[in-house]
Amino acid sequence: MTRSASPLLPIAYSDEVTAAKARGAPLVALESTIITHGMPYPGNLEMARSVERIIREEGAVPATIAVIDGVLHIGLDDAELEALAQTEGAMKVSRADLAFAIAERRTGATTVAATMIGAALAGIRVFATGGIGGVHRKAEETFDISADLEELARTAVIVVCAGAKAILDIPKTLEVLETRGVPVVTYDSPNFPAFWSRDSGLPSPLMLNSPAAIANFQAVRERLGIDGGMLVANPVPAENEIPRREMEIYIERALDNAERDEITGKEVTPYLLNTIFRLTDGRSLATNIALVENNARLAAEIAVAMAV
Ligand code: PSU
Ligand code: MN
Repeated sequence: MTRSASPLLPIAYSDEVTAAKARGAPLVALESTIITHGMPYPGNLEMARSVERIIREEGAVPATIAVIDGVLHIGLDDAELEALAQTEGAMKVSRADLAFAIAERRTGATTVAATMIGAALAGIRVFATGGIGGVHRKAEETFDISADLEELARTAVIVVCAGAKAILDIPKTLEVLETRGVPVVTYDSPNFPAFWSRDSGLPSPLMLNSPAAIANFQAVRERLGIDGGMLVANPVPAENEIPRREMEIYIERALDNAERDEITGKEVTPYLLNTIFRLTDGRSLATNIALVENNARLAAEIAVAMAV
């Protein structure tokens, strides 16, 4: 592991990432909140390992990002990945508290927003996740809008996801992205996907059907001096999907439970995901793993296309 020269900003690059940067190999960032807060052990560890393997198979190098004991890690080795997957009580770190976790020497898993910050710092331009955070249902009362949206507006990283989590208000999420100037590109489908389902019922603002076209689109944005990130929505493979109508029943129940249990703030997303895993007897977890793997593959293809 390579430590940063500056003791003022403790960053550690994994050996694999250090070597990749030295030879200019394509890199794909991965978040860690999905490991600590998004899935139960040991499914989370299996997912974390398999997405890294898929990225390597596609000719890119994975960089899972997390804060461990106050050090910002860009790339984790297998022992670190395993330890993180079993860590209880890791912070869920977004833009607001990334620096806090480092300053206070905490262990924290990075959300989409914080992972984008780490990726940009490390010169990594593509990032794969499951679903981004967005505008929550009833946001007009709670004001609960994920910092992920703001980060997409300001940080130049391509985020590959399976759409917005269907637990969110997807029309409002797309409106905020449009207002903030974030391109939303669905891969190979006219329909914006909804995480577990291939179709949210809404058309996608933009569509492209090759990694090279996505790489080229980003290159043109950069030439125009348009900063900020891009959201690439990759529908879950048909054989792994749970149709929207069926998911909606579980989502409604999970939202009712969250209201009853007075869940607020950072706990909302992990609580809802967990409740849905239980209500679907783990089926939603299998779908979640399949879609992250699918996104890792596309992200690696985009990173490879950007490198040529
Ligand atoms: N995608 C998943 N599982 C997750 C998340 C995304 O499949 O657990 C996490 C991501 O880290 C995302 C976060 O950034 O949920 C959003 O949380 P919030 O709504 O509190 O911003
Ligand atoms: Mn929130």
